[in-house]
Amino acid sequence: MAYDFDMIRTFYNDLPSRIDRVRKQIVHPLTLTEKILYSHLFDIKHLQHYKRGSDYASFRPDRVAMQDATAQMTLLQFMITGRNHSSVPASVHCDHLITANSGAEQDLKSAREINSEVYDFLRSACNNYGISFWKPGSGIIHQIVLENYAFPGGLMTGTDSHTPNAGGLGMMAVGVGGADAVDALTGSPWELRFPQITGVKLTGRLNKWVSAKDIILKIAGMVSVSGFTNSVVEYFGDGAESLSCTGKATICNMGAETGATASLFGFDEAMVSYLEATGRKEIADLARANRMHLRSDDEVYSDPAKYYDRLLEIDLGKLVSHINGPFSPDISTPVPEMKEKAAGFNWPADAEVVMIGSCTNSSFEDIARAASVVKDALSKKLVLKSKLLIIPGSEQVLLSAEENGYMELFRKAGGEILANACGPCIGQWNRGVADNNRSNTIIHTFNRNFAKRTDGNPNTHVFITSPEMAAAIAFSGKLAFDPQNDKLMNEDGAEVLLSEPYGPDLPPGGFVSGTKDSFGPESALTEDIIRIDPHSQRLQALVPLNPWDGKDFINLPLLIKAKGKCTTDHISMAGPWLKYRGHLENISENYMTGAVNYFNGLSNSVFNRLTGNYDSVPATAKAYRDYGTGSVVAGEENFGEGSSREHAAMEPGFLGVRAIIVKSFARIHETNLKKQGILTLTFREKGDYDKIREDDMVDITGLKDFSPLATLTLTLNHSDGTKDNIPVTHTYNEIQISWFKAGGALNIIRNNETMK
Ligand code: MIC
Ligand code: SF4
Repeated sequence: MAYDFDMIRTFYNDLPSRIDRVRKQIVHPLTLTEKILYSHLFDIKHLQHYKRGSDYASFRPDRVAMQDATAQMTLLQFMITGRNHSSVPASVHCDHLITANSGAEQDLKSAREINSEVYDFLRSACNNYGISFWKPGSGIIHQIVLENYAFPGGLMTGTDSHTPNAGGLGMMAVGVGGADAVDALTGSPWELRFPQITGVKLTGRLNKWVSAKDIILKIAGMVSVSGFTNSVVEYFGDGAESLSCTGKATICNMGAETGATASLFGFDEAMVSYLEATGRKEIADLARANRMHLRSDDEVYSDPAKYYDRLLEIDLGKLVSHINGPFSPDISTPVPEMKEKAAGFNWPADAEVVMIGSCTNSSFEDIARAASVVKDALSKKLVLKSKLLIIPGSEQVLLSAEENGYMELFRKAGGEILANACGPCIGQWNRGVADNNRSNTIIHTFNRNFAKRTDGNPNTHVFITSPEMAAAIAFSGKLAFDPQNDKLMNEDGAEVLLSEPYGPDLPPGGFVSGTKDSFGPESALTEDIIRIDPHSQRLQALVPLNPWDGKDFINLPLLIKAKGKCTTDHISMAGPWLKYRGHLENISENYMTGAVNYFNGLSNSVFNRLTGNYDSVPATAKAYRDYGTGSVVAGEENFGEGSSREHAAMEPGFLGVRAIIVKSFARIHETNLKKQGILTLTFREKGDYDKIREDDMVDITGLKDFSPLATLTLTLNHSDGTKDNIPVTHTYNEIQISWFKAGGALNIIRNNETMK
């Protein structure tokens, strides 16, 4: 029986009447996005025609998923709300804290030892609050959610930016910060800006070396890392229906790299096959009976330009394999053009390490197709030229791939199998190289490739591709390798061409059945103690933030004016810092240490006006906080791109940063900051960013009349006695202004709880 089946059955039983009600109010043909969102409004009495891209609405997600690196703060915040049980089904997945070092078995053992305190805390909190706990080794959150929890037409939030992966099964799944997840966990309204809706029509069929990953690699190149911000992307067309369910999930997963709120496919037979193969026939049957409610209306598909805010079309038959990177997932190069481009940019030619896996590309089909390339290469007497690492997404995929002989092929070729976890994708990797500053190239099938993310080396050029391309590149050892045209020299000195990859999307004999317990969640024990050692270096109970004092911000020093790309990896690095994800004070020591100071071009070196010297960002922030003023931060475009980690938004609060003013924000980071009570402002004229000087003292006025339409004023008091008055805009609605005033959204839930 599927997990939480009662909830899902009730959902499908109610769906027709919910949609009927929506149709009475919204009279035009409905997109799938509208069906899902309107049928999940927090209060049906608020059913109205929300203006896409601008109005906020409140929703009631069906479930919540959390991964260990973000679940710690989420549950610590849940604890201060005073609730004692999760209001919706929820799960925690232990996947981010496992370091890749010496192979799956040993790495898992070490992780259990090193992280025992954190795992114990998560397990005890889960047991107390009625949340399913998936132990280390069970797999990566998004694979497990797809295999066990996602269902067509549902709505979920997850404390990870790649939560939209579940869109492969027709679920609207949105990546959020922990405070947002707490909304659903406490049964409070979860607020989201009603998104714009982009249609992507896929026609034709993929050619043999081309895969679902290439669709999203191509789209990222077309629209950029912020192109779909505040937009849900709906894929449709005969090409969409030709893709496997897990292929669809890959596309939805990496939609996060275009800024999309979520990505979705309409319900189809590929989803039925996947649900059945993963033991959820009863859900497949219910979904089939509700088919018309789980897809956009026919009128939308036949005249998409009329109903979508934006429309793209891709002919899969013309699509070629792509490789994206380095340093940003939207630098997209068709494989046939790679030789010229790599030479032109002087990208290191040798692919030193190739990695296949991650939450994006670790399905049975991905492993099968990559393994087919390995099998072909071995039969043609080719040997690996790059180090090859395989990272399965879940225990279920691993066991099934073992049963079908795929893992043995990787081992035979000399590849190494890592634990079913995030590992190198999030910098949990002992790469074992002496010079970690050396310029070099690695290629993987993950979704992100920001500088330093994988191995901490700023000069590692990381490229993203599909599993089959990655496998082929591992045998050529070269970034610029086109398996369709380039021959390889084998051990006998003969030139051979690799054959086209192939592989089933689902295990022909079914997924390895075993007992679910061997890879399912731990059974809920009743235990009343949530373990936090007061002397712990890894966990620290949270202290509620102070409310706003009702005054304008006057004379705040500038902490840092960040230059260029400033992702959440720059704001709160992962890798070695993951160990402090449950300890706000300790993790705050990494705040903005990866961001580049506009004035000296250096990382983690900012002017401290109290000492007149340059110091680290966290030390300078603390000095201003303790001096009593606090400080402000400035940045450029898509500030906070990438992760959902709200540490990037909690650290500034802890360090006394009171406002962040940028050219534009990434969606999740902006919401996280608002939820933590930090003032998020944007320059009305982007060029005003240039007016900020290193030793400016900053005023922010107009706060007493802070309202959704009000413009605030930023005054830059320069040290030469001159001033610049700059209008700054914001995206706050009334509710969000109340978060600011209360010193963070959780204070409101907490106060409501104490008033009960
Ligand atoms: C990521 O891929 O960047 C992460 C690590 O999964 C993050 C979450 C985190 O920082 O814990 C994400 O994508 O949200
Ligand atoms: Fe884990 Fe990487 Fe996926 Fe993030 S993107 S959830 S770190 S595998």
